[in-house]
Amino acid sequence: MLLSIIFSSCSDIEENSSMILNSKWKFKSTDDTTWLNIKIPGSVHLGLLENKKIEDPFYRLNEHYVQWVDKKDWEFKTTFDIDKSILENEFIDLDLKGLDTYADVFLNNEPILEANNMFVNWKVECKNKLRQGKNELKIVFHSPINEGLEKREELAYLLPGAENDQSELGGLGNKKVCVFSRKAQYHFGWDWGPRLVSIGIWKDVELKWWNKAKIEDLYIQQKEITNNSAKLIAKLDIHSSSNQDIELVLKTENNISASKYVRLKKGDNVLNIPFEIDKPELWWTNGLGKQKLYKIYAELNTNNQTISRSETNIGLRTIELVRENDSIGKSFYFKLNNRPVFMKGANYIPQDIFLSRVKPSDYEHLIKSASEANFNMLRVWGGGIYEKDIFYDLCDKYGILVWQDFMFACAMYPGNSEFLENVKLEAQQNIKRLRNHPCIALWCGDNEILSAWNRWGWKENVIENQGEEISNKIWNDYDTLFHKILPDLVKQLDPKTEYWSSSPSSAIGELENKTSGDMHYWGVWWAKEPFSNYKTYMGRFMSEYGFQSFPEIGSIEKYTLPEDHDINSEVMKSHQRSSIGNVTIVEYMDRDYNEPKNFPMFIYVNHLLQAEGIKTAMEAHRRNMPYCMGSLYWQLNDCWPVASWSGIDYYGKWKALHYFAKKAFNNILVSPDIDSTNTLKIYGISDLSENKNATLEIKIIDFEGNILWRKSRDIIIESNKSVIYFEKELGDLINKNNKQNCLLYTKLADSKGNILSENILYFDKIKNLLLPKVQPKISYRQIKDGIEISISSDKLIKNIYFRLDITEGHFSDNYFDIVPGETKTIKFISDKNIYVSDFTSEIKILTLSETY
Ligand code: BMA
Repeated sequence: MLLSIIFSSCSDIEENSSMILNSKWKFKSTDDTTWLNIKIPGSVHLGLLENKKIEDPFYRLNEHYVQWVDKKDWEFKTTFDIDKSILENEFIDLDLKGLDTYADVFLNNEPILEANNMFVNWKVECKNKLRQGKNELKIVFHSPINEGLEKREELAYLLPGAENDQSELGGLGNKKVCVFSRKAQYHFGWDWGPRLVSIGIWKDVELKWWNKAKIEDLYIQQKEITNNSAKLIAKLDIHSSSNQDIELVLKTENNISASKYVRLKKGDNVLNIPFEIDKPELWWTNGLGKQKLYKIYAELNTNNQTISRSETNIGLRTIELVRENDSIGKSFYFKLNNRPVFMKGANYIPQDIFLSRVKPSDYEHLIKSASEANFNMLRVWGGGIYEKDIFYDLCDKYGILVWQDFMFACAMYPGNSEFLENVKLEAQQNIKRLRNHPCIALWCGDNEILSAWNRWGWKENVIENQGEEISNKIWNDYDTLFHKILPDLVKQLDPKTEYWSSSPSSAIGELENKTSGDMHYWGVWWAKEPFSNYKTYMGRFMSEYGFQSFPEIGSIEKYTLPEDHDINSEVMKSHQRSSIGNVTIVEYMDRDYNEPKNFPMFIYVNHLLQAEGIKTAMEAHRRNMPYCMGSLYWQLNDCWPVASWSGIDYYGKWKALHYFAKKAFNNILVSPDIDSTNTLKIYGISDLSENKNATLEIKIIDFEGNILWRKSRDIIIESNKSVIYFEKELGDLINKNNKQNCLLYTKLADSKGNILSENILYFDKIKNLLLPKVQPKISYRQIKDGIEISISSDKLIKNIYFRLDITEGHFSDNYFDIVPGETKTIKFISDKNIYVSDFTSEIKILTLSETY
């Protein structure tokens, strides 16, 4: 219903209604006397680094030498001036958006807050503690390690898990404390992360003043969306200082959608204001349509003045997690605007161990990179953080759905009421903060806890060492938090979004299996199973799988000295946190590749190995749609320079994996496969909404360019399906004599000859291929936003790699093969001005045949 318009023109809200308090901060450890300047938001480690009191913890082994930092208490202070006019306001709140983690806050020496959760936005009414002129704000942070140890002592039993907590490195022996603090779990160490337990102010500090009434929250619930209209309800939480009548105006973009006088009671008020948007434009994921966002404003007016305003972006869309019985078990797929969508993407971890230094441009680079690689989903994994607003704004903008975990991973957690109340507060705040974002697709309780308890021997261990009663207690606490508290909160605060209790699982509280639910497949890597198992180990939604590589060679050079350039050097081993990391990389490399001649070549081959392995998985998952409806590999990015499963390293460099993902996740994919009966099957997979005419070209050629066999046919690529468009027994076509010297090239092209997707399949292990030693012909051309590069060769070139360390930007493709006789044109795109001469003098080129 559109309410009658009774809008009166109002003067603007006093622009000056808040003040950021991020400047002039100093800090010191509580047992020191010298105050040092510190940038806020910031952390103790960063402050010490800025003041040259410690060396960069990411460089070589420095992380090991700063383990004392988290054992101390630290105090931060600043001063700020308040003038009389501010004090004349009815209410003044101190808004501490992120304190990491145990913090006593004092205003003019009076205690105003004891904080104990880094995921909570603390707000304190503080008018009566402020004074005209100079004020002092002081925050005393207690060591998260000492707090954790105390809580661990208090608990009468031991909690299983937390194996990623690198307590040894932190000097605590086997005392794992991460689970006791509502603090990012990866800070305590992970199998891709350092042990750097941060302390500090990780988000802004703000002082806000207001009078009469304030909008605390603006939530837009989407009731019904049709072609003609979107029926919405604006739900407002308003705090009022008295019983009063006030005008409430709701605007969509710049149009008034509703306006009415409302009676507010003193205290908290909840208002539901229905409104409509005509001819709504829907929000779609990347690759399926536009990401239309509507800005909604709510204003409270009184006496011709706007006294409070709130705004939010929404996208009009429906999102469902479809769980229906089917011939296999139970489906697990997302329907966006009533359309089933295959989810393509990766798992996301925080971008730095020191969160405050992640810049908006870093967020932009990463999310844009995800969209450029044709992602439509990221899973914000539970051992990190509920990300900052900018992350979700960018996901809205680039059309990337978010599978949002609550922040629990790989451990059993305490279940006392203090802990649970703290979690409730955190969950409430974060659900409310994020629920308007169209990108939010799913709330998920935890990472891998259900599987670990039941399948990794945790339960048996507890029964054996601590008895049945403790085991029941630990399980009941789990049950309360993940099967009651969190789903209830989601239902109450964001009823349109599904809750999934644990990743992986097959239903609430039920273990993962192949016929329903989501699945983490780690047989490749942890059990050293062959990459080909990705083709057979298929679940309904693959939410984790992965393989490791080191950072880009140019990135390695940033944290090492040349003498460290051996994967068994102390420095390289320290930047590898998987217990089986280096040996596993080498073992898989030996299976498929010749031993690389030197360290940089090893790194390059490692990237190929990872990319080829994960390509096998991504394509197999897509070929198996609709049985499988999601493929999220582990992991998108890094939080420091390290060997990890990431496709983009800490410095933002795309590894081979990210380039391979871009192709494997393209809306249209041609994917050849040879099955166990030696039958060649060529799949065409389309995520598009419409059928598409295309020509399928298939040829078997030798590495010198002789065509042994070719076929071409016109096909209609069916929308949102995986279809086999060609099938043939390979028979004698490929035999012992030519297996190592020929390849299958497949291409889908549109009627104008534009390539929709191309793919190459080899008939033997890469190390057995008789790769010609040949120089590619390369030409460079200046274009508007970068450089165009054309590469051709009369013989096969395998995995040409263009390396550029200094200039920021990336290639449209890299690490690809040049088929004899074909010319490939790629681009290097950069925000910076770059000229051919500079580019050619910086660029280094490597191909696989040079590495052995
Ligand atoms: C997954 C994740 C992480 C871990 C990764 C690699 O299970 O959930 O806990 O870092 O495996 O081991």
